[in-house]
Amino acid sequence: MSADICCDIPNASETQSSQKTAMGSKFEKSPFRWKVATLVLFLVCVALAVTLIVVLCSGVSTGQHDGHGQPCAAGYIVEPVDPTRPGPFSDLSLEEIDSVRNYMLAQDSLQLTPWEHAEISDNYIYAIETHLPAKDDVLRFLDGGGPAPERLAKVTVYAGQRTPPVVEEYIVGPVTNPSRHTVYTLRGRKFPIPFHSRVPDSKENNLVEGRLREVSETAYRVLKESFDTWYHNCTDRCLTFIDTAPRGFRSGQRKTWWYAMRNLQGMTLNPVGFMVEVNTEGANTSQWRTERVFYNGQLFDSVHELVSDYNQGTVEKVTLPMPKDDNTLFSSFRRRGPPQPPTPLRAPEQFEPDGRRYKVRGRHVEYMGWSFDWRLSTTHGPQLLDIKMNGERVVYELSLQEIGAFYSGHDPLMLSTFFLDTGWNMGSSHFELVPGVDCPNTASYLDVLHQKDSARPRQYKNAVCVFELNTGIPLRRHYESDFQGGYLFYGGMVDNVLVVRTISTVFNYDYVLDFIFHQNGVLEVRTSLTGYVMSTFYTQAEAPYGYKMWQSAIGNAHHHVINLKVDMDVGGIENRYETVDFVQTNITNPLYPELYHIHTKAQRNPKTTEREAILHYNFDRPKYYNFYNQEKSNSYGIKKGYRIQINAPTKELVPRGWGPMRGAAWADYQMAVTRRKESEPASSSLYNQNDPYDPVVDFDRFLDDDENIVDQDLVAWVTMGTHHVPHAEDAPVTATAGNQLSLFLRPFHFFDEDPSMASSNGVLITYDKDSHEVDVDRFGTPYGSNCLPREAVFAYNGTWPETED
Ligand SMILES: [Cu+2]
Repeated sequence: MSADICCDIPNASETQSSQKTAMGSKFEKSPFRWKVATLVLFLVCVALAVTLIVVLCSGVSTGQHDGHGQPCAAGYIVEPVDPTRPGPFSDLSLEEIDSVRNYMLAQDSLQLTPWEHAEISDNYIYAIETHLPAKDDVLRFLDGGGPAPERLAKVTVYAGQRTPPVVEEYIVGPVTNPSRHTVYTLRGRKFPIPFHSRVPDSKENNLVEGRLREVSETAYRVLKESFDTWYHNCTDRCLTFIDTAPRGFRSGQRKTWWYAMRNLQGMTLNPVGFMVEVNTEGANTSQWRTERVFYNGQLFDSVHELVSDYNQGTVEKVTLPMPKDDNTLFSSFRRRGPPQPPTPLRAPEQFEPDGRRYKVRGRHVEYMGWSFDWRLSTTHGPQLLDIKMNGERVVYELSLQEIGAFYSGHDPLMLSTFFLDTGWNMGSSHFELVPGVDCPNTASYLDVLHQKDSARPRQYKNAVCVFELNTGIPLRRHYESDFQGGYLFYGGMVDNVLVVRTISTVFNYDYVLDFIFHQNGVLEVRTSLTGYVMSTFYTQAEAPYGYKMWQSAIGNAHHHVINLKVDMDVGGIENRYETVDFVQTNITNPLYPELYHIHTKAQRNPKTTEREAILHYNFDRPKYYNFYNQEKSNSYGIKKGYRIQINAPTKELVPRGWGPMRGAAWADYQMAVTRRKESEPASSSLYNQNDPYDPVVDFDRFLDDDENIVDQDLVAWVTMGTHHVPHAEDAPVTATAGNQLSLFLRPFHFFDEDPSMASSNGVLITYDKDSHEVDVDRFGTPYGSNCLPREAVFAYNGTWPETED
């Protein structure tokens, strides 16, 4: 066995690079040398096989060398977070969350009830997360040898006991042993935070479920006859309800439409067209009530009115038989159709001959020239901080802000659906990743904690993965032909990248969010969309909004939009922003003065104020968007810059001034550039979803002051998106292929040349025409591998339990 393996794999000593050995022609002409080489190879194989047997028998397995049949090297160790030595951006540890919670509960003046005993009409802690220190303090620490910034927490309190009830936010510190708390307010941000704009928690949803059970009991006959199932006292193939938002059409309302679906695999593709409006305004839950109901395209003022009209025969009825066979259900993930491949075979996989080539120390990651920190904000999701390339900071913060999905349609569900996923726990819905599918088997997995809507923090195992990926495409290559059947040289390098991945599952939809570090200084942010489409029950009135599909559903047109914050620090915090415009120009042809010549020139257009810098993408005016440092140049005297390239610009058709769009004003711009302020940390908030009409964060206010942006600390707010009208192949779920939205940060005269030239993974092949000798230079990197991929152990738990006390 060992001998077979060894002899099938090229011998490392033969394939070692940089040997300047001739390949191809010379060997072909020398059968004697082949025989010698074969004999030597055979002897080496035997020797290695014996060594392997000895090593295995002695029970020693170092796994650290590229030996025959040995596991490949592990590479750099992934060091876990050391809670005693947090970095300036680190998320709170279990102990820190506990100390903050205990401190807050001990403050009599706040009148807080512990979460586990609290009702809506009490004041209780909804969430605790890191509050990032001021950038000045962090930079003094990172760059100036200043003290480590004090670690702070932000505590969100649902204060149902106050008059009127409100949401309160406090900054608490220091987190190891808190001694003070201050009310969190920001200039320009709405204060106080209205109670109606809070994210519904499990306490609210439990009460609503009770109301929905009552509706089901009252409408039992209607549901049974129409859908062959119901919600209350139901154990199998039941109805279930999901809510939508915003919860009303005017500021101050909290009236949520809950819509019924069959609780099968792929529930959101199995709507039945029954919806209930539930009013949860205020903190007095005895006032909470169901209001209107919607059945088969007809609106009723109450469930009693529906039942009474139904019994009198004045309702247009519908009968939807229960799907018979779950195995062939269109919305399920069960395999169906002729098997491909006909015999189940494993797909190609990657392995790492020399092990991990990236370092992970807690939340700090290093790869080739790159270094950065990351965290998962409970509110907004992934954030990368202090991103440096070759030791120079390029970006201070690169973070997800908001994900929107704006639907169209006629029924109460579709009229009400203008999703802002921060209000759907987008930041804390990163569940355990599945090795070999969600991330390669070689990936490193990292855990996170979130304290939100529970008594104790919950642990999310393997919520983030980091891996190096051979993308299978050259990052750069060239074949220099001699145009006579030969060549002068070949130069190339494969695009090996580091990927940091999280997947946020917001109810039915899954957003794969990747930060991809290329070795030529390009940083890519890619969002891939997958998961279940939200469909609604098909009636004639829905027809203009999409296609009738599957059983009784229609997938309505909607717009996906994603907003990111990019705090550029190109060669320092003070930057300028310019567009480099490709401008048509008409000149007299210098060679033939009687002719005119039309072509384009690159025209630099420095932007001086925030409003001037607003980007409304115009196909007629192609541009680069460049952030540069006026004080720093590369060797050619060009100001060092990094440019933003948006590969998924998108047009929001709903005007910014209309209804809920105020809560997502950023979606109207493909990019806006503002002066960075501690008072403008995010383009959205937890509260925008449930009152977008008068939002807590109104992004347009960031631009209203139209400040000067020359030699300032600049932030780019980038929106990308895609319009989606669901089609049959969105069943069971939308696939990522074709649904990837990308943003690139690309060096623009930041370096003197492509920094990947430093990579020892390049290949240079030169060819001597006269001697026919081929010289392959791999710059010291061995070719091929004799080691076995490290065994991938499949393990999946999938739960996100509360931590032990
Ligand atoms: Cu979609």
